[in-house]
Amino acid sequence: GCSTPPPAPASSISQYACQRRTTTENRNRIFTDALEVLAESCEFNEMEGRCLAFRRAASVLKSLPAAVQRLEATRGLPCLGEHTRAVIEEILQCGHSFEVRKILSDERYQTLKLFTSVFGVGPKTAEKWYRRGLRSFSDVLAEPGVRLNRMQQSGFLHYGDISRAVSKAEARALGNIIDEAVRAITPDAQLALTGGFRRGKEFGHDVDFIVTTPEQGREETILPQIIQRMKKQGILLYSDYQASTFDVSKLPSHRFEAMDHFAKCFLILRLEGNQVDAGLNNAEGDSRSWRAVRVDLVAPPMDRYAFALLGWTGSRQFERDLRRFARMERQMLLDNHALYHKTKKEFLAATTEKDIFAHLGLEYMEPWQRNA
Ligand code: 8DG
Ligand code: MN
Ligand code: MN
Repeated sequence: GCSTPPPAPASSISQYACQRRTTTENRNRIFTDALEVLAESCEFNEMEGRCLAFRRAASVLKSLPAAVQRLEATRGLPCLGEHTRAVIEEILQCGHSFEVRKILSDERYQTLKLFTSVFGVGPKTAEKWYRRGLRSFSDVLAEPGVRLNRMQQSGFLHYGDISRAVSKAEARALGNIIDEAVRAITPDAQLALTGGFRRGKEFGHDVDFIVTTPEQGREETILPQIIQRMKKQGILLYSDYQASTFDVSKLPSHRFEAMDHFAKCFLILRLEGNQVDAGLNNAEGDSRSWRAVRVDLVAPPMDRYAFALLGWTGSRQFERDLRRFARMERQMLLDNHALYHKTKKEFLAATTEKDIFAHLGLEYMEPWQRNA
C-alpha cells in the first residue's frame, strides 16, 4: 500500500559550531577530508559561498559521536546540502569520491596547493605564478620576473622544516623558551598557549601564544623586547612584527577574515633538539641538531585578553560560527577585540572566556571542544 516516510529524527544538532562540542577525535575523517578538498578547490576558484557550505558540512560531520555508515544517518543533520550528500553516498558505496579524485589529480589544484604550502604565499600569489606557467618550486625560483618578498624567501629557505608538523613536545619546549624570555623582561606578564595546541591537537603547523601585562600599554613594548632577546640568543630565523593599531572606540568588525589590530608577530625560530623532551620531529635520515618552527605571538591589552584568547584559540570554523551566532541570534557583534550589543548600543566587558559565552547566552565550551 501507500507508505509514509518515517519521520525525520528531531535534530538536536545546531547549525552553529559554537553549539556543538567537537573534540579532536573525528570519526568521519573519510568524509571530512573529501569535503575539505572540495572546499579548497572552491577557494582556489573564488567560489566563497560553496567553499563555506562544504566547510560547514565537514564541521557538522566532525561533531558526530560515531561514523556515518548509511546515508539515512545524515537525515536531519544541518548544513548538509545535496552535493555533500551525493559525495557521502558515493564514498559509502565506492570508498571514494570520483569528483574528489579528479580534483586531486588536476594540475591546477596540485600546483596551487603546492605554492600555497609556502609560508607567505596565499591563493592570489599562487594563482599569479600558475598563470605565468610556473608549476614547481624550481620554476618559481628560476623565473626572473618573480620577486619574492622577505616572508616568501624565508618560506622557501625553511620549507622542509616548516612544512613538517610541530609536535606537542616541540610546542612545550617553545613554550618554555618564550616563557623564560617573558619572565626576564616583565615578571608579571601573563603567557598562555593558544591555537590548535590549546584545543588539544597532537600536531600543528605552528605554535600560537598570547601574552599580556597588568600594566596597561606595557603589552605594546613586550613583543619587540622578546624579539630582541631571541635575536641575541641566535634563535630568531625570521620575524615579522606588526605594531598595534587597536582603537578602543571601534565597533567589532562585521568581516570575519579581517585580522585583529593587536600587536603581533609571525616568527620562525630555531629549536634545539636537546630542548625537546621527546626529541625533534625531524625528517628521516636528518641528523641536524635543530629544526625551524613557525611561532605566532599576539599581545592584547589586559582588558581585551579574554576576547583575544577566544579568537586565537580557534578553530577557524568555530570562530566564524561564534560571530555568526552573535549577529544572527543575539543582535551582537563579536570579534577578537570586543562584544557589542547592537540594539542596546553598548559594549559588554569580559575578563574570562566564560564571561563571553555567558553574554552570548551560550553554554561554555572547553577549548578541546572547539575543534569544529
Ligand atoms: P594549526 O596551527 O595547528 O594548523 O591550527 P590552528 O592553530 O587552529 O591555526 P592557526 O592558523 O595557527 O590560527 C589559530 C587561530 O588564530 C585561528 O582561529 C585564527 C586566529 N587568528 C586571529 N587573527 C589572526 C591573524 O592575524 N593571523 C593568524 N595567522 N591567525 C589569526 O584571530
Ligand atoms: Mn596554530
Ligand atoms: Mn598561527
